[in-house]
Amino acid sequence: MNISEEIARRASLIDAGIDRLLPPASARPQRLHAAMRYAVQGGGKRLRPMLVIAAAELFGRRRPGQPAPVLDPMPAAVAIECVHTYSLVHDDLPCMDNDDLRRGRPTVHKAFDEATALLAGDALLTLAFELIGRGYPPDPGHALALELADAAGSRRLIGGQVEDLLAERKAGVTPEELAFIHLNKTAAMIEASLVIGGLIGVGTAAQSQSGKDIEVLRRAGRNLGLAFQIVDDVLDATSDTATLGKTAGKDAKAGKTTSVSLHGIEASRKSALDLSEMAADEFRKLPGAAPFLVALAGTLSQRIK
Ligand code: GRG
Repeated sequence: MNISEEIARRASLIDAGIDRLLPPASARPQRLHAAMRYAVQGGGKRLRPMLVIAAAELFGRRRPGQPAPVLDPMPAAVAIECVHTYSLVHDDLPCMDNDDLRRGRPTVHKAFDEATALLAGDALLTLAFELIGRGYPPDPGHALALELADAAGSRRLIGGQVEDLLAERKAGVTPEELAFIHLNKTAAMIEASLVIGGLIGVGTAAQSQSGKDIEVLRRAGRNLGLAFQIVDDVLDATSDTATLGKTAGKDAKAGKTTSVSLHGIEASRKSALDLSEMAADEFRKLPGAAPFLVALAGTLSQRIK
């Protein structure tokens, strides 16, 4: 498999799903819907929706005589990207990270205005649950909604963001505090992407092995998520704004505690490699040994080699 081509192929399918499932920019109020589309359609690696679809495919393929997967993972994949994008739009606001550049373009509050950015983020978060509600029958739709609510909620994504903001205002952030931030601000949504994909793939015909497979996906997501944040920290310290499409060098400038500031670049690189290898080891336990997910985990740490 040529992993770069495969990632590009999958990203363009996801882009088509996003285009289909987001309200049209012409819907009233046009400014709000244009801002939602601007935020979601302005690039992005599409890692999380890719994880949803790849995890769903693993189980769909296992059922003899049925095309994979039985339930369409696209609405959930787009829902995950909507939640992720809302978190980026809000994080970029002046009251949080105050950034002008995201995905190589002006942030939503710069391209529109602060109130529109805030509301576009709110609307993307709400749309995510609508997509799950419309896209799936109660079983497994109910479980998908709970998984997403947990990952996006006050104990995980929002909780991680709050502790991150608090940590910026104090000295002496401990490794334990940083681990909480990474596990929740970053890993929660990556973990949920894989679990939601797995639940869709397993569908209603749950098999005795499925519970174990979902736990494997959860562990893989946690390790992949932690690796992903360390890679993000290393790139912030070593790459440039043009390559990243967002402001580079922000962490050091803000005196922020990161994996790089606590452990240094080399130790961070090694941790990211080890964690993505641990994620790949989990993926190898899944049906068909999950070659796309194993290769995807490999590309992650390649970004900082
Ligand atoms: C506002 C509730 C709330 C949360 C904000 C996403 C976020 C939490 C903060 C942004 C800063 C940051 C470093 C978050 C960690 C997760 C992360 C690395 C996000 C960027 O994800 P990518 O690289 O972005 O997948 P693209 O643009 O490719 O989708």
